[in-house]
Formats: sequence, C-alpha cells, structure tokens
Amino acid sequence: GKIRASTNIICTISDDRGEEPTYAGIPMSEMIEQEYSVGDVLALLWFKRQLPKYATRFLEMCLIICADHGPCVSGAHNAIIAARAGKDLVSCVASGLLTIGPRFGGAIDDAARDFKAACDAGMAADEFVESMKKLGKRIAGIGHRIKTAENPDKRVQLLSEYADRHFPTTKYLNFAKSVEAYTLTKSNNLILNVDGCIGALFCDFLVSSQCFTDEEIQEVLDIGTMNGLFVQARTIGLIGHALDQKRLKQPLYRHPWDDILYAEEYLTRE
Ligand code: Q5B
Repeated sequence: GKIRASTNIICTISDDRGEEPTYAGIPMSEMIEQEYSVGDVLALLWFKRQLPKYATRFLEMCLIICADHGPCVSGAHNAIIAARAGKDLVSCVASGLLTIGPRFGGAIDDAARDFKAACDAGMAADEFVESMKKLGKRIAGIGHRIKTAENPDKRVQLLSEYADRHFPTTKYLNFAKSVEAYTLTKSNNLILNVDGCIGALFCDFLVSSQCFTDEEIQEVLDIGTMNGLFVQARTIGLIGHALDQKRLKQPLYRHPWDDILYAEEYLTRE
C-alpha cells in the first residue's frame, strides 16, 4: 500500500487543497450560495459543525454587542495610544488585544466554568459567592467599573431577552442572575457583566442544544473557547479606533504630569 511520511501538523477544521476551500467539509461555494452568516462560519471553524439558527444568531449577537465599548476601556485605549505613536494597524490591534484578560473582557471562560460547576453541584448563590470569598477569588463575570444596578448594562439585558425567547433553557443564566442578586446586596456595581452573561448563556446553549456530547462540552470549557468571542468581537472596534486616530492625524500621546502622582517615597533614594 501507500506509505505516508508522518506529518508535523494535523488540521481538522479546513482544507485548501481542492478546487475550492472547505470549512469543516463544507465547500465555500455552498456557503456563498446558501448565504451562510458569520455565525455559521464561526460554528464550522470553532466547533467543526453546523449549529441551529438561534445559536449562530446568539454568537453573532455576542460579536455585535462586544465589538466596541468606547475609547476609555483598556483595549481601545492601548490601540489609540499605539496609533498615535505611529504604529501600523496590526500593531495597534495587537496592543489592544493584549489587554484582554481576567479583568477586561477575558472573564468569559472562567465565568462559564465557575457558574456551571456551582450550578451543577446544586450550590445556592450565596453559598457560591461566600465560597469564592473564602478562596480569595473574585467572581468572574461579576462587577463593572461604570455599570451598576441603577445604570444597568443594556447588553446583558439584550442577550438575556434573546435567550428567554429562543433558548431551550436558561438554567445557567438564571443561576448567574441569582449570584448577581446576592452580590448586589454587597455593592451596587457587582452586577452580572457582559462577560458573565455570555459565559452563562454559552453553557446554556452547549448543554440544551443537544449538539454536543458531555465530553465535548467539557472540552469546550477546558480549552478556553469563549474568550475567543470577545477577542473576535473587540478586534472590530480596535481596528475602528486605530483608523479613527489615523484619519484624525492625532499626534504622539504623552500623559500629562498633573495626572500622575510622583510619590516621594518611591522617588527618594536611601
Ligand atoms: N469586587 C470588573 O472592579 C472589575 C468583584 C469583587 C467579588 C468580584 C471587577 C472584577 C471580575 C472580572 C470580570 C469583566 C475589575 C468586566 C469587561 C468588558 C467591558 C469593560 C468596560 C467592555 C471592576 C472594589 C471592591 C473590592 C473587590 C470587590 C469587585 N469585583 N468581589 N467578585 N467579581 N470582576 N471582568 O470597579 O472589600 O473593597 O476589597 O474584577 O468579570 O471587561 O466597559 O469597562 O465592554 O469593554 O475596579 O464591559 O469587578 O472595583 O477592583 O476596586 O473592587 O469590590 O474585592 O472589595 P472595580 P475594585 P473590597 S466587563
């Protein structure tokens, strides 16, 4: 028979060798003819399968609502400063993306893992919150710098309403909301934030869609899939901010002295 040299790389999501590229086995012409959406493409390349319309619409909603949140947030700020330092587009975007992490935009995976584990274990919200406190850990997906109970995050409301209408169940979102109800008794900015809402709803979709086995769900959680949604979405906004600065021909940014505390205790040599 044929002898095949062993390969250094394995790829299971796409193939560019034929007449046309395929994503998870679907030829590109079919995707165009059947008007696949960005959500459909994301399903093929991230999950290697087609997903129901309500699920791909959910993924697209995440992309839309997380695309930008103004110039003040960490990612946009970095992209703006890099653009004003004369850096190229890719560097500006990379600079912004590198701020995504446990405090900013990158709390989705941890929120999903922690909410799911606590809910599956039958924990009550107060028990979960207090157990995290004992561990000295902040609850991923809870808390916001400017959003509060009185100034709620419209994005969370929009996603929740969509899930209520279209998801088979919202068990994990309900749990996350009960956590929020408890954390709000401690401080009014300890809301369920956009990361936490996406994380909880992603678990609801994974479990209730019947598109994934239990092992596959665990793998999605283990390998850190969901922060990818924020990364993917926010890249749109970061490109926007970099182009905005370039169009405006903004000069090199230098932070004003009067906004910095030059603390003597650090400056004085012993
Ligand atoms: N405390 C988000 O904190 C923030 C607590 C908590 C228990 C918590 C904080 C946090 C978890 C990570 C998370 C995603 C850093 C946020 C996003 C996208 C964005 C961004 C945008 C966009 C805000 C004051 C007191 C302290 C803390 C306690 C705070 N959070 N306790 N669990 N989760 N959350 N990130 O306001 O006793 O005084 O020591 O880490 O989910 O990134 O728009 O800006 O689209 O771009 O700076 O929406 O909540 O408050 O750090 O001064 O804490 O609250 O222990 O207690 P703050 P801090 P104490 S969405």
